[in-house]
Amino acid sequence: MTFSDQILCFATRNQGKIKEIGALLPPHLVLKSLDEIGCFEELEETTDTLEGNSLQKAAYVWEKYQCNCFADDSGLFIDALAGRPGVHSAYYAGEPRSYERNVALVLEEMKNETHRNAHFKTVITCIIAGNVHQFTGILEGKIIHTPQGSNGFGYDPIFLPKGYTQTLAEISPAEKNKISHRSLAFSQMKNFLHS
Ligand code: ITT
Repeated sequence: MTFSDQILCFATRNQGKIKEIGALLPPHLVLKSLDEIGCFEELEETTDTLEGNSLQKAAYVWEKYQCNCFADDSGLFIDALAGRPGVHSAYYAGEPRSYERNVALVLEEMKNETHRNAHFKTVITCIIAGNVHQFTGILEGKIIHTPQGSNGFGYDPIFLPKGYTQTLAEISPAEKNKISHRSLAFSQMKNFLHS
C-alpha cells in the first residue's frame, strides 16, 4: 500500500464527527478532512434519499480528488408522517436551520397521532479505489409528546429508543454512542476496513 492509499477523507466539515470517527478507525488509516485534501467547496446534497446524498458527496470527492473517502447522511423517519422529516431532517422547519423549530413542527404534526413509531437512519457511502460500498444503521423508537433532556442534538429530546424509558437527550453521550444509528453504520464500515 502506498502512502496515498492509506489516506481516507471524511467528506464533512463537522470537526466533532471527524474527531469521533478518527478514534474508531484502524491505525494504518490517516483520516483527512475536506480542507486537508484541498477541497474548500460546498458539497451538494440534492437527491431525495440518504443513500443518494451520501453517494453524491463521496463520489464528488473521489471523482475530483481521486482520494479514498466516505460521506454520511442521517435523518429521522416517522411512520405516521409517511417517513418525514426523513432526508429533510436538518431543515424541516425551513431556513435558518433550528433544532427547536424542527422539533416544534414535528410535535405539532404529531399532536393527534396515537401511532408514534419512528426510526433514525444513517447511510455511509465509502469509496475505495473507485469501488462503492454502503453501510446502514437504524435505531427504532417512538416520538414522545413533550421534549425531555438536554444532551445530544436535533430530535434527541423527543425520541425514546425502543426498550428505554429515557429519551436520547436524557441518556449519556456514551450510552447514545452504544446504540445510535450513526455508531451502527460506522462500526460496519470499521469492520469492513479492518477486513
Ligand atoms: P453535517 O451534514 O454537517 O454532517 P447534519 O446536521 O446535516 O451535519 P446529519 O446529516 O447527520 O447531520 O443529520 C441530519 C439531521 O438529522 C440533523 O441535523 C438532525 O436534525 C437529524 N439527526 C441526525 N442524527 C441525529 C441524532 O443522532 N439525534 C438527533 N437528531 C439527529
